Amino acid sequence: MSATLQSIEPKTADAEQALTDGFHLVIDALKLNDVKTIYGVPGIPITDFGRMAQAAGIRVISFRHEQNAGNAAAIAGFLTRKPGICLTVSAPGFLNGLTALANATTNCFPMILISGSSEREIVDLQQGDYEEMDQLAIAKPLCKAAFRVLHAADIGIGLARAIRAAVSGRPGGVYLDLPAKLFGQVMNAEAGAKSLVKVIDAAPAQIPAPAAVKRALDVLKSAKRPLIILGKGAAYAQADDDIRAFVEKSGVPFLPMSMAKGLLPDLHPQCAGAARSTVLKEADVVMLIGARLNWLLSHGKGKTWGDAPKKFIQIDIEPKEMDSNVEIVAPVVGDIGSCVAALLSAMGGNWPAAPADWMKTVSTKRDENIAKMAPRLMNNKSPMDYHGALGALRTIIKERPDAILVNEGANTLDLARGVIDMYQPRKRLDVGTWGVMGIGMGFAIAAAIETGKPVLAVEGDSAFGFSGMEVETICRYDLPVCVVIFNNNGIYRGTDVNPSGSSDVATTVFVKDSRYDKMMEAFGGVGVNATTPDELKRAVNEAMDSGKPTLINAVIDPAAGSESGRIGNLNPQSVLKKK
Ligand code: OXT
Ligand code: ADP
Ligand code: MG
Repeated sequence: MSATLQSIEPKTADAEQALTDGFHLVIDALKLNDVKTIYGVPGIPITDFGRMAQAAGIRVISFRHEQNAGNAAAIAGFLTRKPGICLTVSAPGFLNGLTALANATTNCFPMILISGSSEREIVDLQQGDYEEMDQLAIAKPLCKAAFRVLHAADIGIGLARAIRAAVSGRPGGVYLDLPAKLFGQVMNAEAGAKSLVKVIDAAPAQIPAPAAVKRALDVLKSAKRPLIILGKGAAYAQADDDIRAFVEKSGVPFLPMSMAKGLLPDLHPQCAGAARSTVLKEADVVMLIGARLNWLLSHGKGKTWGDAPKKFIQIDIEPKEMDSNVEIVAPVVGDIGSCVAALLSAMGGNWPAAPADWMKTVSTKRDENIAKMAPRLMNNKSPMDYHGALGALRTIIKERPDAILVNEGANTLDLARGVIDMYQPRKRLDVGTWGVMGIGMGFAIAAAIETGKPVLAVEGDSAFGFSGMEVETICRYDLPVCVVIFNNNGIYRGTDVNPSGSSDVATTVFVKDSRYDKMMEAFGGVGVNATTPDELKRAVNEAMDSGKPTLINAVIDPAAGSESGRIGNLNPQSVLKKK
């Protein structure tokens, strides 16, 4: 049903016509393009818009802070391949959402940040309007595209441009600026309806050139020690069956990046996740599928990659990604679905098995690392160490492979990534390319809403603090989210000492023995304090069975962590520090 305005009283018979306005046109345009959910925070000038969108049947999820709403929209985009929508007020609300928009762009997640804005005439003369800010100019360098709509008749085109920009090619964040005056603009309803645009084929297939496909397969076939690296672009592509078929037909070991875990199960015989250092050092041909050679892969060179010369094959939708860090001898530009399908069909019937000595090297190292870790996961110490607590959570995900795992922190992140095996695609959501804290509750909320699956959010106590107020949102919408806080009294560790000897605690230390579980109880959810892996396991299982919002304060030994988790090497230390 159209939300056309019918209620304006005509003054004369001539003037009688059905009218619509900016509010209705934005809502109609969103609905026409199948937008089902908006994540946001209400206020001037979009309060009434939120109400009207809700009345028109769009689910409007109100958050406590725009950054969390933005993170929710971003991960909704990753999970659904449609742009997630975040709605904010002007200036400060817009800026709060902007971090999430920039993070989405960095991670190649499609989202649209729609912000109300102040009056152009006043903003441009800098006359001090309510929440005055030139939002379009500020957003531009931080996202893939930015648009402003000034006339109601352009709302349809404006939204269409935003949708296309977000999902076509390399996905990313788009900013759409809607000045307050636009919402009240009135126009003829029929003309308004005609002005709306349903975006057809928003992310057109990008078919790779057959010569590029052949070149890639020739290089792969020539390898003595081949490796496939799967990145979150491969997870995003939703070409799960073809990716699995391609990897299995090639017989090549694969290394999943963090959010690509589960694309093929971590326990798959070709998985080299537990032999990471070995495969990166020793591989002679590396095929990247939806993964960039950025810091997470040491830029494709240096110590991590060893001395043996490497050849890189890269599959990516973004041509400029090729040769960004090292030479790519076989670039395959296209969308991953089309590229992998083309690779599979060009492989023909009899693809040679991967060299047996290489497979043996990989499986020996993998089995060794797994065996080394196994006893640590079974300890039942109290207070818990990371491995004891994660051993319990690992079993839970094994038994509930369709649950979604959200994960942030430093030690809490890095150790959970290694310990918790994933079994299905797009079930692990984490800090991504920027290593950003604060994605936790936004991701958890959107994951529950978009998929209807239970969510387990494993959070460092510091990481949780960046979005912790959203536990109220989780309770308000009664979402099946179980938050486990690894509470080690601080950032990395809770044992640092202020070197000045003053009564202030060290910069990385929090209040000792806090009870985060009480926060959830304050809003009617379930709170549990868990001091052993057994208690933790029992509490998480209960939460997952009941689907009730739950927060478990998992008491972790404050001395158990290490500085910056697995990336301590990136943390500069002064050699001139006074003792
Ligand atoms: O092959 P080898 O022998 O090398 O072994 C590897 C694998 O083969 C093996 N492995 C296994 N063994 C056995 N079994 C299994 N299943 C298995 N799987 C793997 O294990 C090792 C390691 O494997 P991994 O992890 O794959 O390899 P590696 O070498 O670590 O990989 C390198 C990387 C770079 C790819 C990887 O480390 C990675 O992805 N890292 C991401 C790191 C990251 O993004 N960290 C977050 C940022 S840290 C910091 O910035 C923080 N801040 C500052 C801040 C941020 N970030 N944001 C904002 C907005 N403001 C401030 C803050 C405030 S973290 C932080 C809070 C921290 O405190 P918390 O309380 O939240 O957390 P705690 O630390 O818990 O207290
Ligand atoms: P990871 O952090 O898992 O290594 P990155 O975010 O670095 O992954 O890389 C993801 C890559 O995937 C980006 O270069 C992006 O252009 C690419 N990508 C995203 N979606 C697609 C798609 N549908 N087809 C091809 N490439 C894609
Ligand atoms: Mg901590």
